[in-house]
Amino acid sequence: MELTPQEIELFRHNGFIKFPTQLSKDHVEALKAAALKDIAEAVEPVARQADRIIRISAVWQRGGIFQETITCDEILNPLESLLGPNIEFVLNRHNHVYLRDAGSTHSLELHRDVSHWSRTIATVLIYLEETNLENGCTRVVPGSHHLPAFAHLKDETLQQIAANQTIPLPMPAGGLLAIDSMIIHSAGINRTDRTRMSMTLGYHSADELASGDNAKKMLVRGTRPYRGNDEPRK
Ligand SMILES: O=C(O)CCC(=O)C(=O)O
Repeated sequence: MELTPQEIELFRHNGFIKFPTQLSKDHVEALKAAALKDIAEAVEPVARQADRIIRISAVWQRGGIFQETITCDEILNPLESLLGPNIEFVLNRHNHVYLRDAGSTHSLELHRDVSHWSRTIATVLIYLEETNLENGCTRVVPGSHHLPAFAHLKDETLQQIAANQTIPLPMPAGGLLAIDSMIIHSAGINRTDRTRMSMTLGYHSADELASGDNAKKMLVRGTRPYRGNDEPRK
């Protein structure tokens, strides 16, 4: 399903859009089971906190249901409305599944995923469990991807200004949230005794000025047309 012109405009204006598509219940269950298996077997690379595994990384490289998810139509069809027909998956940013519990502190501070608008990415957050105000749904500052004044979020005053303007985005299990990764955002605190599992994926439109393959990116839809002016026009 494509995005409407209104949804595309809202994404550009606000910096986020809830995709009209969702992953099916079966898909979510299969993805969760694969992630929990890799966590139980401590398949590297993983990140730990207080000896618990709270993140599995390099999910593309794990293949199977992870790759199926990264390339599924529920994600790539609406993404094509934002990025155009040639889409690359970014291997070295995100590309992970988080299992957040009450003790997790990762990504709780407001941040941007990238540092400059000229190199932003479209990030898709996939919720494998319902997220709400209690278990720490994603929070965003709408429109903040446009604001150069927030470049240094280490500044306490800016953190406070941004914190006062965040809105929570509760999502259902299987829900898909796309953000412009320049938007100021964070995960919320999980105040429950349960987990809050989500997968984070980054995509670019294929770079028309890069020739050849890039080991850090996988072409997941379309082609990589080269349009540099250092080659004669065909
Ligand atoms: O899981 C979330 O709600 C946000 C994740 C996040 O901020 C990140 O991966 O950079």
